[in-house]
Amino acid sequence: MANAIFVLNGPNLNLLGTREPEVYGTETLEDLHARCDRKAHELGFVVDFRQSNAEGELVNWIQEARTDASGLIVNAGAFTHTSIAMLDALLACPVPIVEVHLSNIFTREPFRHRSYISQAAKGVICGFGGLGYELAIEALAAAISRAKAG
Ligand code: CA2
Repeated sequence: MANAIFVLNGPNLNLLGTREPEVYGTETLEDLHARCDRKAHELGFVVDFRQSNAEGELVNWIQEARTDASGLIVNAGAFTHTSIAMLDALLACPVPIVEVHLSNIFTREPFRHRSYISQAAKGVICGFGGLGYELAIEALAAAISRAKAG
């Protein structure tokens, strides 16, 4: 769909707001959804916001974005650090992609420092909590209008 931004969230992000507020903040996934809707609306986009705990479902949604989205935001959760399948799907997706993490993955355990999916992203935003999703929408809106201007 023209002007649709897909926002895909990976495993356990449905639990936001219930545990580890010192790491992930106190906002729920629904709060993040509302933030994204508001920011996208301001910039003339609509958001398709989804979460799954299943790697295959996330891969299918990335494939759907190839035809149905003009930009893609992905917080792949722990699949960030493991999923070549998500990387391959993202590499096959021609729309601009921003990788987002609520926490600063580089100040955490060493296994979180490595992202398999960054290679497919135009940019990465991490450590700003829910604000990062809004910043990602701004960055995508700018990239999409630059591309349209040729
Ligand atoms: O900082 C992020 O956004 C992460 O993508 C979150 C993932 C983590 O595996 C990544 O390394 C960084 C984990 C999401 C799980 O979130 C929970 C929130 C509350 C309670 C339990 C899990």
